[in-house]
Amino acid sequence: MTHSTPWPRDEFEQRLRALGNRYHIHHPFQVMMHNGELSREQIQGWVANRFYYQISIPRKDANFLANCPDRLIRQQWIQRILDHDGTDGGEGGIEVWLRLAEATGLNRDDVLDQKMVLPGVRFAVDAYINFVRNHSWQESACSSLTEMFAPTIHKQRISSWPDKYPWIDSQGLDYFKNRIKEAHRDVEHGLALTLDYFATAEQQQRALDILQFKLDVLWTMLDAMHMAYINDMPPYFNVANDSAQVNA
Ligand code: AHQ
Repeated sequence: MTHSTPWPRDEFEQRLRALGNRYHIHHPFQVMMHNGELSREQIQGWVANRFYYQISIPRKDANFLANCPDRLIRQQWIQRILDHDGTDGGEGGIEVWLRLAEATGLNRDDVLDQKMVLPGVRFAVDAYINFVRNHSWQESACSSLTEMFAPTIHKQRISSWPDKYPWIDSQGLDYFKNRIKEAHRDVEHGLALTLDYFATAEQQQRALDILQFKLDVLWTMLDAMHMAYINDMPPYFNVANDSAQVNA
């Protein structure tokens, strides 16, 4: 049911933040990770699958830039691509994530060739890229706001992994440490754009629906990983291993 009159700005922000109770920090897979209940293979599966999300963020943000006619907004938003792709002076988040992968014992090339990426993870991430490609830059800015909740999840990993997963070299945590500062900066920009643009009651409800879509993306990624690595039910686990029969 849409409210009839627009919420004041601070109430609109609070209602966006209230969706944090659906953030993937509460997903059973993430809870098991935080409690130290994951095996080396399950951690490796998560790192290899999240790599597809990480390499997709710059492509997502490039679609944002392509849809945004405002030079000053692009001037700020482009930093997100550099944060991940790096520059000739800095390695960028994708390279740092590969360092995390190697710290968990994964082979760099196995992660790069995406052989471990589950169909459900790929579909969820591609849905996010396609959303940004096919929607306004304002709606795309709103979709990035799951990062309002990200600093907490990064701090959780930084605090619990050394104790729960001592076999992971501490350099592997660099990505999470770097991201805390970057996330705060990104949210400040994305949230201002969202609170400014979604002004009518109907637009404010649309903003909540967009944020719910992105929460679905993150939750669905972990659903696929939970099925494969916790339930031991990866795609086609129960059918013959022979290659698919192609009907002539
Ligand atoms: O490492 C993450 C990242 O670079 C981003 C960019 C941002 C976006 O544009 O949607 N969201 C995001 C997120 C990152 N890490 C996730 C995690 O759990 O480590 C959280 C995720 C997000 O909350 O959207």
